[in-house]
Amino acid sequence: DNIRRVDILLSADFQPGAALLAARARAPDEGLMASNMRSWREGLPSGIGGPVAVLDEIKRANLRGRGGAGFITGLKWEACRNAPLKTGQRRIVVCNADEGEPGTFKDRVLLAKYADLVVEGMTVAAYAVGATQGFVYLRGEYRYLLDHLNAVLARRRREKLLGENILGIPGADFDIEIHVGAGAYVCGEESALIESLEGKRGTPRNRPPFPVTNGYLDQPTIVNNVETFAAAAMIALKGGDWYAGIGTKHSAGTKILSVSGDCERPGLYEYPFGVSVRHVLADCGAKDPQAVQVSGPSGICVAEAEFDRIIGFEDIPTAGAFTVFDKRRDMFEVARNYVHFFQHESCGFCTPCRVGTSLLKNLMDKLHYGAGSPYDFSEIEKLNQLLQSMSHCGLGHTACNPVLDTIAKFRPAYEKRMNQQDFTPAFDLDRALA
Ligand code: L3W
Repeated sequence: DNIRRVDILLSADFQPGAALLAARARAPDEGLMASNMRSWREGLPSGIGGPVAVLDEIKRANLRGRGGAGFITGLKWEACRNAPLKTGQRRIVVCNADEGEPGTFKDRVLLAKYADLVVEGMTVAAYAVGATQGFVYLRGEYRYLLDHLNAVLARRRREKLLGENILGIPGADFDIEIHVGAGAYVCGEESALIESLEGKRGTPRNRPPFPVTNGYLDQPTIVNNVETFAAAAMIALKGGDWYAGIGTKHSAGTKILSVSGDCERPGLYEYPFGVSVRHVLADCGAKDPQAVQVSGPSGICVAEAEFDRIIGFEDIPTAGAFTVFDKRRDMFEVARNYVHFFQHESCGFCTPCRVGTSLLKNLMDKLHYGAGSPYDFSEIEKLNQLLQSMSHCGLGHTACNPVLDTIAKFRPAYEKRMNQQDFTPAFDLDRALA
């Protein structure tokens, strides 16, 4: 591939307010603009004016959600805008900054270094859907960013980019508060996040109904990833056609990868979609890689034979984690580590996930101590079926992924633990007890 690294979201030259001014300028006529802006407060009539023009740009851009699932952002925003409001209700914009996927750290950097871009994307979203209230749901471990983010919000209020009468337009009201999470991975799931925002225990809801119609306090709500909002601001600034021209047919724009693990130059790498795994490995200085875990434990373990696969919704979708493992690593132990993570983070609400992830952890620990048998392969398969079909949310559905992937691609790492005569356990129970 001839794809080169770009800095579009990660470029420092974004001027606060530029995307909002561009969004406003998309109104063909100031009169229409003024009437639409008045209706920002009550909810928008569809069909005319600046907000609809902005939504059209987002749709034309073919922007898809950057949290991993890739739902089309324009459809989400349109569904929220079209959702009827009951008396006293308003539309809500939520930025999902509960970045908890192991190996992912791009949202942290976007918030630390490019907060204006993210907040402006949220404000553009509010403009497009007619929302007046916003939240940033900040991962508990990112609490140290709170003062910085509050300072950005305060400055934007002073600059009339947030708060009442944004850009000096009567009725254009939208403000944001920051809600700090308390360390639960499952709160990155949007409906658990909303429960947590409402002050309740973070347990995923049944969907449908989706948040676009029944979200925060049962009001129409959009929840998008930090990077999605950053991209939306750039689209409002530069237009949907510009954005759609970057990347591939099914995956427009750029993707920020959080590159870590066995490589010389870890960090954030922004590429047009369509970049191959091999290309990223070369850029980050990975020597002798045997696998890359793309999109964290719930994602895909890409083995050496697959390094020409591409990052994109048509092949490898990702929230951004790109964790490199060189040939010194024991891929069984990598999978076991991820299984421990899922067991620890299962919210405990549904029995299949609470018990299933514990059984899986116990099984992997048994193999680790050298007490496995070939029968355990079928046990893992049975647990996978249980977790995938019976769990309440994506955590349980994907908990077996790292094990199944590594069994398929690194089976000898498992088999050597099942041939007990040949295997020296990493932890010798007899010696420990002696
Ligand atoms: C309106 C419909 N909206 C779907 C919306 C839905 C949500 C979005 C995606 O995340 C991913 C997984 C991992 N009307 C709709 C609709 N929506 N149908 O579209 O929904 P969905 O259900 O496809 O995915 P999801 O459950 O929200 C699953 C990723 O999450 N993951 C971890 C990610 C980690 C991070 C991080 O650390 N930052 O994001 C774990 O599984 O990639 O693909 O908004 O409402 N008919």
